Amino acid sequence: MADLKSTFLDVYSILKSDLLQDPSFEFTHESRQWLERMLDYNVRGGKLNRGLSVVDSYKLLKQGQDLTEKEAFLSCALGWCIEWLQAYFLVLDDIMDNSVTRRGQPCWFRKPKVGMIAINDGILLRNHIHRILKKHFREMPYYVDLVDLFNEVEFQTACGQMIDLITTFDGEKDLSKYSLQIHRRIVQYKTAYYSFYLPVACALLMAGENLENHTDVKNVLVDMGIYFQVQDDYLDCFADPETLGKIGTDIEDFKCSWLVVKALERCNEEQTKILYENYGKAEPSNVAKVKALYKELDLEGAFMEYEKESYEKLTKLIEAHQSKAIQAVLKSFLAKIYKRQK
Ligand code: DMA
Ligand code: MG
Ligand code: MG
Ligand code: MG
Repeated sequence: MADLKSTFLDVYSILKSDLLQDPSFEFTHESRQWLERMLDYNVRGGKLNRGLSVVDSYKLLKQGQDLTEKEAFLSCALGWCIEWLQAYFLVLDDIMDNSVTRRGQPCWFRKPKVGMIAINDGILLRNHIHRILKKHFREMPYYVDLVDLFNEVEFQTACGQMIDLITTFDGEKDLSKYSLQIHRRIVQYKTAYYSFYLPVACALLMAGENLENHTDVKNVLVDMGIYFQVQDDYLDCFADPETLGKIGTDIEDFKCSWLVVKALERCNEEQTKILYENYGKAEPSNVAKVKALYKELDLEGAFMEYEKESYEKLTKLIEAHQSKAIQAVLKSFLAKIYKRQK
Protein backbone atom coordinates (compact mmCIF):
# COMPACT_ATOMS: atom_id res chain seq x y z
CA MET A 1 0.00 0.00 0.00
CA ALA A 2 2.76 2.46 0.95
CA ASP A 3 4.44 1.37 -2.24
CA LEU A 4 1.32 1.96 -4.32
CA LYS A 5 0.94 5.43 -2.89
CA SER A 6 4.53 6.38 -3.65
CA THR A 7 4.22 5.11 -7.25
CA PHE A 8 1.01 7.06 -7.49
CA LEU A 9 2.70 10.23 -6.26
CA ASP A 10 5.58 9.74 -8.71
CA VAL A 11 3.05 9.70 -11.54
CA TYR A 12 1.67 13.01 -10.26
CA SER A 13 5.09 14.59 -10.71
CA ILE A 14 5.29 13.32 -14.27
CA LEU A 15 1.80 14.55 -15.17
CA LYS A 16 2.45 17.90 -13.55
CA SER A 17 5.68 18.37 -15.40
CA ASP A 18 3.93 17.52 -18.71
CA LEU A 19 1.31 20.16 -17.97
CA LEU A 20 3.93 22.74 -17.09
CA GLN A 21 5.56 22.16 -20.48
CA ASP A 22 2.36 21.91 -22.52
CA PRO A 23 3.43 22.95 -26.03
CA SER A 24 0.04 24.50 -26.79
CA PHE A 25 0.84 27.42 -24.49
CA GLU A 26 3.93 29.61 -24.24
CA PHE A 27 4.59 29.48 -20.54
CA THR A 28 6.52 32.22 -18.83
CA HIS A 29 8.30 31.74 -15.55
CA GLU A 30 5.44 33.50 -13.80
CA SER A 31 2.61 31.49 -15.33
CA ARG A 32 4.43 28.23 -14.79
CA GLN A 33 4.98 29.13 -11.16
CA TRP A 34 1.31 29.98 -10.67
CA LEU A 35 0.20 26.72 -12.20
CA GLU A 36 2.61 24.63 -10.18
CA ARG A 37 1.52 26.24 -6.94
CA MET A 38 -2.14 25.88 -7.87
CA LEU A 39 -1.75 22.18 -8.70
CA ASP A 40 0.21 21.32 -5.58
CA TYR A 41 -2.32 23.15 -3.45
CA ASN A 42 -5.48 21.70 -4.96
CA VAL A 43 -4.73 18.36 -6.57
CA ARG A 44 -2.15 16.68 -4.40
CA GLY A 45 -3.42 17.27 -0.88
CA GLY A 46 -6.43 14.96 -0.55
CA LYS A 47 -6.93 11.43 0.75
CA LEU A 48 -6.46 10.23 -2.86
CA ASN A 49 -9.06 7.52 -2.28
CA ARG A 50 -10.74 7.96 -5.63
CA GLY A 51 -7.51 7.98 -7.58
CA LEU A 52 -5.95 5.02 -5.80
CA SER A 53 -9.17 3.09 -6.32
CA VAL A 54 -8.58 2.99 -10.06
CA VAL A 55 -5.29 1.18 -9.52
CA ASP A 56 -6.74 -1.11 -6.83
CA SER A 57 -9.74 -1.96 -8.97
CA TYR A 58 -7.68 -2.62 -12.06
CA LYS A 59 -5.43 -4.98 -10.11
CA LEU A 60 -8.43 -6.86 -8.76
CA LEU A 61 -9.88 -7.14 -12.26
CA LYS A 62 -6.58 -8.65 -13.39
CA GLN A 63 -7.01 -11.17 -10.56
CA GLY A 64 -3.67 -10.71 -8.87
CA GLN A 65 -1.56 -10.70 -12.03
CA ASP A 66 1.30 -8.22 -11.75
CA LEU A 67 0.77 -5.03 -13.70
CA THR A 68 3.27 -4.16 -16.39
CA GLU A 69 5.05 -0.87 -15.92
CA LYS A 70 2.87 0.69 -18.58
CA GLU A 71 -0.34 -0.60 -17.03
CA ALA A 72 0.73 0.69 -13.64
CA PHE A 73 1.51 4.10 -15.11
CA LEU A 74 -1.76 4.30 -17.05
CA SER A 75 -3.95 3.23 -14.15
CA CYS A 76 -2.25 5.83 -11.94
CA ALA A 77 -2.69 8.48 -14.64
CA LEU A 78 -6.41 7.70 -14.84
CA GLY A 79 -6.61 7.84 -11.06
CA TRP A 80 -5.04 11.28 -11.22
CA CYS A 81 -7.58 12.40 -13.82
CA ILE A 82 -10.26 11.70 -11.21
CA GLU A 83 -8.27 13.61 -8.61
CA TRP A 84 -8.06 16.51 -11.09
CA LEU A 85 -11.81 16.33 -11.63
CA GLN A 86 -12.35 16.36 -7.89
CA ALA A 87 -9.99 19.34 -7.45
CA TYR A 88 -11.87 21.23 -10.17
CA PHE A 89 -15.23 20.63 -8.52
CA LEU A 90 -13.96 21.41 -5.02
CA VAL A 91 -12.31 24.70 -5.92
CA LEU A 92 -15.61 25.91 -7.34
CA ASP A 93 -17.78 24.21 -4.69
CA ASP A 94 -15.93 26.05 -1.92
CA ILE A 95 -16.68 29.39 -3.54
CA MET A 96 -20.36 28.55 -3.98
CA ASP A 97 -20.67 27.10 -0.46
CA ASN A 98 -18.72 29.99 1.05
CA SER A 99 -16.46 27.50 2.80
CA VAL A 100 -13.45 28.35 4.92
CA THR A 101 -11.10 25.38 4.94
CA ARG A 102 -10.46 22.31 2.84
CA ARG A 103 -7.98 19.51 3.49
CA GLY A 104 -6.69 21.29 6.56
CA GLN A 105 -5.84 24.55 4.84
CA PRO A 106 -7.72 27.64 3.68
CA CYS A 107 -9.91 27.10 0.61
CA TRP A 108 -7.98 28.13 -2.49
CA PHE A 109 -10.15 31.20 -3.19
CA ARG A 110 -9.46 32.40 0.38
CA LYS A 111 -5.76 32.79 -0.35
CA PRO A 112 -5.06 36.54 -0.55
CA LYS A 113 -3.39 36.41 -3.96
CA VAL A 114 -6.03 34.11 -5.43
CA GLY A 115 -9.60 35.30 -4.80
CA MET A 116 -11.76 34.93 -7.90
CA ILE A 117 -8.81 33.82 -10.03
CA ALA A 118 -9.83 30.50 -8.47
CA ILE A 119 -12.72 30.32 -10.93
CA ASN A 120 -10.36 30.24 -13.87
CA ASP A 121 -8.08 27.85 -12.01
CA GLY A 122 -11.09 25.54 -11.72
CA ILE A 123 -11.61 25.76 -15.47
CA LEU A 124 -7.93 24.99 -16.05
CA LEU A 125 -8.09 21.96 -13.78
CA ARG A 126 -11.00 20.74 -15.85
CA ASN A 127 -9.03 21.22 -19.06
CA HIS A 128 -6.05 19.35 -17.68
CA ILE A 129 -8.04 16.13 -17.55
CA HIS A 130 -8.34 16.15 -21.30
CA ARG A 131 -4.73 17.23 -21.76
CA ILE A 132 -3.67 14.15 -19.77
CA LEU A 133 -6.06 11.82 -21.58
CA LYS A 134 -4.91 13.07 -24.95
CA LYS A 135 -1.24 12.77 -24.18
CA HIS A 136 -1.30 9.31 -22.65
CA PHE A 137 -4.39 7.53 -23.94
CA ARG A 138 -4.89 8.75 -27.48
CA GLU A 139 -3.56 5.55 -29.00
CA MET A 140 -5.58 3.26 -26.78
CA PRO A 141 -8.58 1.41 -28.24
CA TYR A 142 -10.71 2.67 -25.35
CA TYR A 143 -9.77 6.36 -25.76
CA VAL A 144 -13.12 7.49 -27.14
CA ASP A 145 -15.00 5.64 -24.40
CA LEU A 146 -12.77 7.21 -21.78
CA VAL A 147 -13.36 10.74 -23.04
CA ASP A 148 -17.06 10.03 -23.23
CA LEU A 149 -17.08 8.61 -19.69
CA PHE A 150 -15.39 11.69 -18.22
CA ASN A 151 -17.79 13.95 -20.11
CA GLU A 152 -20.86 12.01 -18.95
CA VAL A 153 -19.79 11.94 -15.34
CA GLU A 154 -18.78 15.58 -15.31
CA PHE A 155 -22.17 16.50 -16.73
CA GLN A 156 -23.98 14.48 -14.07
CA THR A 157 -21.90 16.05 -11.31
CA ALA A 158 -22.51 19.58 -12.56
CA CYS A 159 -26.26 18.83 -12.71
CA GLY A 160 -26.05 17.52 -9.14
CA GLN A 161 -24.36 20.74 -8.07
CA MET A 162 -27.07 22.67 -9.88
CA ILE A 163 -29.90 20.98 -7.99
CA ASP A 164 -27.94 21.25 -4.71
CA LEU A 165 -27.67 25.01 -5.28
CA ILE A 166 -31.14 25.78 -6.62
CA THR A 167 -32.79 23.70 -3.91
CA THR A 168 -30.88 25.80 -1.39
CA PHE A 169 -31.41 29.23 -2.90
CA ASP A 170 -34.88 28.86 -4.38
CA GLY A 171 -36.49 32.12 -3.22
CA GLU A 172 -37.76 32.02 0.34
CA LYS A 173 -36.04 29.66 2.70
CA ASP A 174 -38.59 26.92 3.07
CA LEU A 175 -37.67 23.78 4.98
CA SER A 176 -40.99 22.13 4.20
CA LYS A 177 -39.83 21.27 0.68
CA TYR A 178 -36.87 19.20 1.96
CA SER A 179 -37.32 15.43 1.86
CA LEU A 180 -35.32 12.23 1.62
CA GLN A 181 -36.23 11.86 -2.07
CA ILE A 182 -34.90 15.33 -2.90
CA HIS A 183 -31.79 14.67 -0.85
CA ARG A 184 -31.21 11.35 -2.59
CA ARG A 185 -31.46 12.93 -6.03
CA ILE A 186 -29.00 15.69 -5.16
CA VAL A 187 -26.35 13.40 -3.71
CA GLN A 188 -26.72 10.73 -6.37
CA TYR A 189 -25.76 13.27 -9.02
CA LYS A 190 -23.33 15.56 -7.20
CA THR A 191 -21.28 12.81 -5.56
CA ALA A 192 -21.99 9.20 -6.45
CA TYR A 193 -21.09 9.10 -10.14
CA TYR A 194 -17.74 10.81 -9.96
CA SER A 195 -16.64 9.41 -6.60
CA PHE A 196 -17.71 5.79 -6.98
CA TYR A 197 -18.77 4.82 -10.46
CA LEU A 198 -16.00 6.71 -12.26
CA PRO A 199 -12.96 4.95 -10.69
CA VAL A 200 -14.39 1.50 -11.36
CA ALA A 201 -15.56 2.45 -14.84
CA CYS A 202 -12.01 3.64 -15.64
CA ALA A 203 -10.59 0.33 -14.47
CA LEU A 204 -13.19 -1.61 -16.48
CA LEU A 205 -12.34 0.31 -19.65
CA MET A 206 -8.64 -0.35 -19.15
CA ALA A 207 -9.44 -4.03 -18.72
CA GLY A 208 -11.15 -3.99 -22.12
CA GLU A 209 -14.70 -4.19 -20.80
CA ASN A 210 -17.76 -2.61 -22.38
CA LEU A 211 -19.46 -0.40 -19.79
CA GLU A 212 -22.89 -1.19 -21.17
CA ASN A 213 -22.49 -4.70 -19.77
CA HIS A 214 -21.95 -3.40 -16.25
CA THR A 215 -25.05 -1.45 -15.29
CA ASP A 216 -25.48 -3.66 -12.22
CA VAL A 217 -22.03 -2.61 -11.00
CA LYS A 218 -22.96 0.99 -11.62
CA ASN A 219 -26.15 0.64 -9.57
CA VAL A 220 -24.30 -0.74 -6.55
CA LEU A 221 -21.69 2.00 -6.81
CA VAL A 222 -24.31 4.71 -7.03
CA ASP A 223 -25.93 3.36 -3.85
CA MET A 224 -22.53 3.31 -2.20
CA GLY A 225 -21.96 6.89 -3.29
CA ILE A 226 -25.23 7.96 -1.74
CA TYR A 227 -24.19 6.35 1.53
CA PHE A 228 -20.83 8.17 1.25
CA GLN A 229 -22.51 11.56 0.88
CA VAL A 230 -24.80 10.87 3.84
CA GLN A 231 -21.58 10.34 5.80
CA ASP A 232 -20.28 13.65 4.39
CA ASP A 233 -23.44 15.40 5.60
CA TYR A 234 -23.15 13.77 9.01
CA LEU A 235 -19.47 14.62 9.39
CA ASP A 236 -20.14 18.22 8.31
CA CYS A 237 -21.83 18.73 11.68
CA PHE A 238 -20.50 16.02 13.98
CA ALA A 239 -16.84 15.51 13.04
CA ASP A 240 -13.93 17.38 14.53
CA PRO A 241 -12.92 19.91 11.82
CA GLU A 242 -9.27 19.19 12.66
CA THR A 243 -9.69 15.53 11.66
CA LEU A 244 -12.06 16.27 8.80
CA GLY A 245 -9.83 18.98 7.33
CA LYS A 246 -12.81 21.22 6.64
CA ILE A 247 -15.21 23.31 8.69
CA GLY A 248 -18.85 22.42 8.08
CA THR A 249 -21.11 25.05 6.51
CA ASP A 250 -24.29 23.07 5.75
CA ILE A 251 -26.37 24.61 8.57
CA GLU A 252 -25.30 28.17 7.68
CA ASP A 253 -25.86 27.46 3.98
CA PHE A 254 -29.41 26.11 4.46
CA LYS A 255 -28.35 22.90 2.69
CA CYS A 256 -30.71 20.01 2.06
CA SER A 257 -28.48 17.81 4.21
CA TRP A 258 -29.40 14.31 5.37
CA LEU A 259 -29.32 15.65 8.94
CA VAL A 260 -31.93 18.35 8.44
CA VAL A 261 -34.19 15.93 6.59
CA LYS A 262 -33.92 13.42 9.44
CA ALA A 263 -34.44 16.18 11.97
CA LEU A 264 -37.66 17.25 10.25
CA GLU A 265 -38.89 13.66 10.46
CA ARG A 266 -38.26 13.50 14.20
CA CYS A 267 -39.29 16.99 15.37
CA ASN A 268 -42.37 17.76 17.42
CA GLU A 269 -44.13 21.06 16.82
CA GLU A 270 -41.97 23.06 19.18
CA GLN A 271 -38.74 21.61 17.83
CA THR A 272 -39.85 22.26 14.26
CA LYS A 273 -40.25 25.91 15.21
CA ILE A 274 -36.70 26.05 16.57
CA LEU A 275 -35.38 24.51 13.37
CA TYR A 276 -37.30 26.92 11.13
CA GLU A 277 -36.09 29.89 13.15
CA ASN A 278 -32.43 28.97 13.20
CA TYR A 279 -31.56 26.91 10.12
CA GLY A 280 -29.72 28.73 7.35
CA LYS A 281 -28.36 31.60 9.41
CA ALA A 282 -24.68 32.46 9.69
CA GLU A 283 -24.68 33.67 13.32
CA PRO A 284 -22.95 31.19 15.65
CA SER A 285 -25.82 31.39 18.13
CA ASN A 286 -28.31 30.18 15.49
CA VAL A 287 -25.98 27.40 14.39
CA ALA A 288 -25.50 26.33 18.01
CA LYS A 289 -29.27 26.02 18.47
CA VAL A 290 -29.56 23.77 15.43
CA LYS A 291 -26.69 21.61 16.66
CA ALA A 292 -28.23 21.34 20.12
CA LEU A 293 -31.50 20.26 18.53
CA TYR A 294 -29.70 17.62 16.43
CA LYS A 295 -28.25 16.21 19.66
CA GLU A 296 -31.62 16.28 21.38
CA LEU A 297 -33.16 14.38 18.45
CA ASP A 298 -30.34 11.82 18.65
CA LEU A 299 -29.34 12.21 15.02
CA GLU A 300 -26.08 10.50 15.92
CA GLY A 301 -28.12 7.42 16.76
CA ALA A 302 -30.19 7.79 13.60
CA PHE A 303 -27.03 7.98 11.55
CA MET A 304 -25.50 4.91 13.20
CA GLU A 305 -28.65 3.01 12.38
CA TYR A 306 -28.57 4.22 8.78
CA GLU A 307 -24.89 3.30 8.50
CA LYS A 308 -25.49 -0.23 9.72
CA GLU A 309 -28.47 -0.74 7.42
CA SER A 310 -26.61 0.62 4.41
CA TYR A 311 -23.66 -1.62 5.07
CA GLU A 312 -25.84 -4.68 5.27
CA LYS A 313 -27.82 -3.75 2.17
CA LEU A 314 -24.71 -3.04 0.14
CA THR A 315 -23.00 -6.23 1.27
CA LYS A 316 -26.01 -8.26 0.11
CA LEU A 317 -26.04 -6.52 -3.27
CA ILE A 318 -22.33 -7.15 -3.70
CA GLU A 319 -22.55 -10.81 -2.77
CA ALA A 320 -25.30 -11.28 -5.33
CA HIS A 321 -22.89 -10.35 -8.14
CA GLN A 322 -21.82 -13.23 -10.37
CA SER A 323 -18.17 -12.24 -10.75
CA LYS A 324 -15.80 -12.80 -7.82
CA ALA A 325 -13.34 -10.26 -9.21
CA ILE A 326 -16.01 -7.57 -9.32
CA GLN A 327 -17.22 -8.55 -5.87
CA ALA A 328 -13.67 -7.99 -4.64
CA VAL A 329 -13.55 -4.54 -6.25
CA LEU A 330 -16.84 -3.50 -4.67
CA LYS A 331 -16.00 -4.94 -1.27
CA SER A 332 -12.68 -3.14 -1.15
CA PHE A 333 -14.52 0.12 -1.88
CA LEU A 334 -17.03 -0.45 0.86
CA ALA A 335 -14.34 -1.40 3.38
CA LYS A 336 -12.53 1.88 2.65
CA ILE A 337 -15.50 4.05 3.56
CA TYR A 338 -17.40 2.08 6.20
CA LYS A 339 -17.37 4.06 9.47
CA ARG A 340 -14.96 6.62 8.08
CA GLN A 341 -14.10 9.57 10.32
CA LYS A 342 -12.88 11.86 7.55
C1 DMA B 1 -19.71 18.24 -2.79
O1 DMA B 1 -20.77 18.42 -1.95
C2 DMA B 1 -19.95 17.84 -4.18
C3 DMA B 1 -19.04 18.15 -5.14
C4 DMA B 1 -19.31 17.80 -6.53
C5 DMA B 1 -17.77 18.85 -4.85
P1 DMA B 1 -20.40 19.22 -0.61
O2 DMA B 1 -20.48 20.69 -0.85
O3 DMA B 1 -21.17 18.63 0.50
O4 DMA B 1 -18.86 18.84 -0.40
P2 DMA B 1 -17.95 19.39 0.78
O5 DMA B 1 -18.62 19.01 2.07
O6 DMA B 1 -16.65 18.64 0.60
O7 DMA B 1 -17.83 20.86 0.57
MG1 MG C 1 -19.13 22.20 -0.17
MG1 MG D 1 -21.52 21.93 -2.19
MG1 MG E 1 -20.48 18.41 2.59
